[in-house]
Amino acid sequence: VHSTGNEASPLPNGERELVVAHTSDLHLGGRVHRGGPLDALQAVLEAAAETHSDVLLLVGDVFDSHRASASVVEGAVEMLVEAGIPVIILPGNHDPLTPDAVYRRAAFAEADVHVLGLHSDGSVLLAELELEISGVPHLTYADMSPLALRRDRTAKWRVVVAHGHWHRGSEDSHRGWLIPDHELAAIDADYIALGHWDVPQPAGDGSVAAYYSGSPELARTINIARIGADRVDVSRHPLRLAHPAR
Ligand SMILES: [Mn+2]
Repeated sequence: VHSTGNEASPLPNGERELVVAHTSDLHLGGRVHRGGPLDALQAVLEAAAETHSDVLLLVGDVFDSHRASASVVEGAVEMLVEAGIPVIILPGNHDPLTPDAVYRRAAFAEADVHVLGLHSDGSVLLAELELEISGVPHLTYADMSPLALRRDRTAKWRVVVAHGHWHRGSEDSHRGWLIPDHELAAIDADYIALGHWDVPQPAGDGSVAAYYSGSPELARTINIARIGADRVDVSRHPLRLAHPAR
């Protein structure tokens, strides 16, 4: 019942813009949620439909752990399949692609939900959109480099997803999964969708459109990146969450 995004406005030059919905850190199955366990995901999917998004990116820590209950996992998969748009998941540090990963359960096996690293080497091409989505999945709980990927694009549009900690300065050097400015700047992408932080904000030195979405429950928004021929517009779209703000 959700829009497929075909109603998005054409740009002045006649070329249709690409609308990318981006969120992260839902921590489904965790114990800190207010309201129902899938309320935040429901609100995210409604926001993606309202904005006529072409694709939805869930950039890590979608699940709080691999101990998530069957009802939460199966319910989430059902909702994602019914979303009516491609959904791309990047495994994060809470939900890495370990042998017991939630993404290896039966619920995901047949579902049309793309998990980077599980169904691909970390890149997926959505041919009808001329869009490549690339990211380095967390495979273990250990430190890794979230932007250790191919720098150049292979499609007209390229969005990179990464789950880690933006390296703002020496005070961050002790942290794991670091994302330094020079790595952000070296990547040829129209938009870099970041996860791991609860708070929505831009990252990097401004030379590339790199943004954290924040978590749905704290930000109470998702990011919408509208990618056109010569500009990227990034905005925050409000979520309809029943519970009051923290
Ligand atoms: Mn994380």
